[in-house]
Amino acid sequence: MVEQTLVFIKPDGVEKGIVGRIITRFENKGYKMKALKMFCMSRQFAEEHYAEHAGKPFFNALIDFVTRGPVVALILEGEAVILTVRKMLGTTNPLEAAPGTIRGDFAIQTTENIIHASSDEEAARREIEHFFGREAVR
Ligand code: 3AN
Repeated sequence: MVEQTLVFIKPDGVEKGIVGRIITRFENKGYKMKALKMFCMSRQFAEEHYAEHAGKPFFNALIDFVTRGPVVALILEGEAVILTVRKMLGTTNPLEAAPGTIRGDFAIQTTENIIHASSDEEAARREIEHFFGREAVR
């Protein structure tokens, strides 16, 4: 089934200068970019995005981190894109992420783990609307 997912490259990925290499992986795979923007998240925007983690011990550090510089957000489209992109990212903890995955290749820390991608269909719909507005939701 052709789906869409929301991906954003976090401030550490932008700082390391690996935005192009990450996007190239998705293009090589055959996924289409349907939207792309670079912006700085406000704290409120970040807290809304990570609402499920509110109150957890790492929450404040996570919000500080994702708001410290620009992120690059994209909508990707293609066959089974939601689950496949999650596999391309690797596990949340980059030390456990398989070599060849984005986190496995580019990160060592759990908070600063380079990239986010929607976890399922419902999250993808919600996150696409949050980042790109209602008109972006198919
Ligand atoms: P994923 O990004 O793999 O979907 P989530 O949604 O569980 O992972 O976590 C969202 C973000 O919160 C992670 N990308 C990471 O930056 C941070 N995070 C999650 N768990 C931890 C943790 N145990 N310690 C520090 N940061 C964490």
